[in-house]
Amino acid sequence: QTEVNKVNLRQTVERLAMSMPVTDMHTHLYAPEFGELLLWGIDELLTYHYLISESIRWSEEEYSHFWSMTKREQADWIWQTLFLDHSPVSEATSGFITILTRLGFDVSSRNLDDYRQVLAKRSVNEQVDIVMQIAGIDKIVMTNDPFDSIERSVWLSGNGKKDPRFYAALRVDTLLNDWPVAVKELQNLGYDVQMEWSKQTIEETRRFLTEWIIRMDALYLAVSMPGDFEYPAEDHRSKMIDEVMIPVCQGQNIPFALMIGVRRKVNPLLGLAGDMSMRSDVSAVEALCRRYPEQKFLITMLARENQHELTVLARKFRNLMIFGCWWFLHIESIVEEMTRFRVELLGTSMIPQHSDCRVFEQLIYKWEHSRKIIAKVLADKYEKLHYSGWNVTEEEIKRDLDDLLNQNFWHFLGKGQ
Ligand code: RAT
Ligand code: ZN
Repeated sequence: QTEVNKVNLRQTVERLAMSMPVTDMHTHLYAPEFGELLLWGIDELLTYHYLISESIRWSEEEYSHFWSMTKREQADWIWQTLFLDHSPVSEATSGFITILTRLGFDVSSRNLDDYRQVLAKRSVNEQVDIVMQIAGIDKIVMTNDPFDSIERSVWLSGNGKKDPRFYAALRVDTLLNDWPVAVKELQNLGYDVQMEWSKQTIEETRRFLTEWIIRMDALYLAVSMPGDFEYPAEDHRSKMIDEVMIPVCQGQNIPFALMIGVRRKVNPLLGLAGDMSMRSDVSAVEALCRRYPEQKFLITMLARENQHELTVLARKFRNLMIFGCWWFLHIESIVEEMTRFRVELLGTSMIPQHSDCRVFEQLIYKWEHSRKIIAKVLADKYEKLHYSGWNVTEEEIKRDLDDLLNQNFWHFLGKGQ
C-alpha cells in the first residue's frame, strides 16, 4: 500500500483524476457506424449551439442571416467574433482552445485553416481513437431515438451495436412531451396506438419500448422534462410514466433517467441554441422515488436553485442517483460549487459529471476541465483528513475516483464489475 504524504497528496490526486478512464454516461455522440450523425472537426466544433448563442449576441444582423450561411461560413464568423474580435474566456470558447492545444495545434498561430487541413487528412475512425485516447474516455453512452429515421435504419441494419465502446440510451421525449407526434410515429412504425388512452395503446407503447430496449441493448430510458413537470398529476405524463415507462423499465430491469428543468424555444430564432433553464419542483422526483422503491432513477436538474435540495433528496432514497452538471451548469464555477456540496452531503456516492458532448472532440475539454475540479475538491477533503491523522492510500484514492467516474454508474445499473 502506497502511503500518500502531505507534500505529494494534491499532485497524486490530480495525476490520478486526470488519468482515470471514464464512463461518459450521457452524451449526444455516436459510434462511427452512425455515419453523418457523428459530428466532429473544426467546423462542427465552432458551430456548437453553445457558441452560436454566445456569438449572436455580438451580431447586429437579422437572426436569419446567420442561418443562411454555410456551416463553413458560420464557423469562420464565430471564430472571428468570439476568438479574434473578443477573447475566448467563456467555458465553451476556452474549451475550444483546450481542444486545439491537446490535439497538438499551435494556438498562437490563430490559423484556423491549418487546423482544418490537419484534420481533413484524418478518417473519422482515426479521430475517434485519438480523441478517446487523449480524453481518457473508454465508454460512451449515446442518446438514441428510434423516431429519427437515419438512426433507426442503423439499428435495423444491425450496425448500431458493433462498436463495444459505445452504449445506447433510449430517449423518450416525444412520448412524454409531444403525444400527438408520438402517436403518428408509432403508427408509422406499425404499432396500433390511438390519441386516447386505452388498454390497447398502453400495451402497444410498452411493446414499442421493450422491443427497442432489446434491439439497442439500452442501458436506461431517458427524457428531458420542462421545469413545470409535476408528478403525480392528472395528465398524460403521469399516465405514461405509471402505466408504460415504469412497467417497461421494471420488466427490462433498467433505470429511468429524468433530466428536469428545460424551457424549450425561449427564443425560437436561435434553434437548438434557444432553450433556457427553469426552476423545478423537486417533489416530483421525491414522489417517484417513494412510490417505486424498486425502480432506479437517474436524475439531473438544470436550475442551480434546485441542486442542493436534489442532493439532500438523494440522502433519502437509495434508488435515486444524481448525475452531472448539466448544460448551463457545466461551467467551472458551478461545477466546483456543486461537486463540493455533493461530496459534503453524499461522500462519493454520486455521479459527478457527464459531458453532454455533441461534437466528438469536445470530450477533451469537457473532461479535462471537470477532472481538474473533481481533483481539487477531493484533494481538499483528503488533506483535511490527513491533518486529523487519517491517511488515504493511493489505492483508496483510485478506488474513490473509479467509483465517481465509472463504478457508481455501472453498479446502479446492476452491471458493476
Ligand atoms: O446540452 C445540450 O446540448 C442540450 O442541447 C440538450 O441536448 C440536453 O443536454 C438534452 O439532453 O436535452
Ligand atoms: Zn443532453
